[in-house]
Amino acid sequence: ENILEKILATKKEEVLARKKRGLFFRPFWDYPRKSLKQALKNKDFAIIAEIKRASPSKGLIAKEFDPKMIAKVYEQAGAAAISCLTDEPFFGGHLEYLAAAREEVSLPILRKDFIIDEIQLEEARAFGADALLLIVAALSPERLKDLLKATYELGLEALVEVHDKKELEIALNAGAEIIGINNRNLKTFEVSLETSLSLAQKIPEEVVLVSESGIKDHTDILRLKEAGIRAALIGESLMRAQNKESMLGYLL
Ligand code: IGP
Repeated sequence: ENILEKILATKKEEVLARKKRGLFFRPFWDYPRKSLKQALKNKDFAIIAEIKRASPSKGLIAKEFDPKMIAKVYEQAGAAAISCLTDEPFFGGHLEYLAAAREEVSLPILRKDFIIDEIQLEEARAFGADALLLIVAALSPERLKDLLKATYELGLEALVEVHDKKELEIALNAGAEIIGINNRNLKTFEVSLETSLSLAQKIPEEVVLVSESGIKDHTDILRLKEAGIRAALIGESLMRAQNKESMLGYLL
C-alpha cells in the first residue's frame, strides 16, 4: 500500500467528521482573492515558498515553527506566492497556520492538502486561501473536473498536480490552467528533477507550469530554466535554512 492511499483513507474520515460538525470559523470568506496565476506570470522566475512543518518521508522538518513569521520572511525575500500545508496527521499542518499567514502577507496563498470534497474548497476560502492543490492521482477524472469547476465558482484557483504523462493529459483535459509537476514519486518517495524536465516539453504555452519537490540549489533552478520552466515550489530546503531570506535570495 502506498502513502497516498494511506493519506486518502485518513482524509475521507476527516472530511466526514468535518461534515458532521457543520459550521466552521470563516473570517476570510469575503476576503478579496489574489491570483496565483498572475503572480507566477509576473516574474521571470517565480518561487512558491512552502510552509511545511513535517512530511511522511522526512518526519519533523522544522523544530521552531512560526507560520506568521515564516510567511513574512518569504514575502520580504521575494517569493511570488506561499504554499501552506494544512494536513495535520501526515504533514503537521493546520488551516489555522494558513489563516495566520493570510493575516501577515499580501501574496497569494495556496492550500496544500489532499482535496477530495467540495467542503474542503469552502474551508480553503473561509481560512483565506487564494488557491488550492488538486492532485490528479487522488481523484477520478470526473471528480477532478467537478472540483476544478467548484474551485472557480468559489473564486479560487487550482494548482493541478501530476507526475506522469497520463496524469498530465487528464489535467489538461479537465481544463487546468496551472499545472504542478511533482518530482517526488509518492510510491517510492524518490525525487528526480527529470520528471519536470521531460514533461515540460508536453505542456501548451498558455498553461503555467510549476516544478515541485526536491529543489535544493541554484543548479536545480538553472536546469529548470534551461527546460523553459519558470516556476518552482520549494518546501524543505527553505524550511531547513537557518536564514530563509538569504536561501530564497540565493535560489532566485
Ligand atoms: C515541496 P520539497 O521537497 O521542496 O519539500 O517539496 C512540495 O512540492 C511538496 O511538499 C508536495 C506535497 C504535495 C505535499 C508536493 N506535492 C502534495 C503534500 C501533498
